[in-house]
Amino acid sequence: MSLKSLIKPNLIIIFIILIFVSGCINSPSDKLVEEIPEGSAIHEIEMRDFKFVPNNLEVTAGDLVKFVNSDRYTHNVEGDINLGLFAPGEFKTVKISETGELSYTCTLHSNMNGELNSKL
Ligand SMILES: [Cu+2]
Repeated sequence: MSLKSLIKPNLIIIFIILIFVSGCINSPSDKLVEEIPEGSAIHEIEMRDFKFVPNNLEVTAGDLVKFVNSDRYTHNVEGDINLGLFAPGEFKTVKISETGELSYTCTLHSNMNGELNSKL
C-alpha cells in the first residue's frame, strides 16, 4: 500500500469531522425557528438595560419564545437554552420542546439571568 493511498482516506475523515464541528459552532441551537407557523403561541423576552424582561416566564411545552436584544450592547443566551450571541437589534426564536425549569444567563454580564418554566 502506498503512502498516498493511506493519507487520502484519513484526510476525508478529518474533513468530515471539521464540517461536523463547524456545524456545531455555527448553529448554537437545533431548536431555532426560522419561520413562525400560523397559530403558534409565541412569547417575547427582551434584553433591555442588562436584564431579561421578563426574567421569569411560564410557557407550555411546544410554545415559541422570541429573544430580542433591545439593548445597545451585545448579549448572549447560554445555559439550558443556548442561542449564542445577540448583536443589538438581533432576535432569535426558539421552540421550547422540553418541560421543567430552564435557566439561562448572559455569560457576558453575570447579573443577567432568566428562567422559563415549561409545563405540559
Ligand atoms: Cu449581556
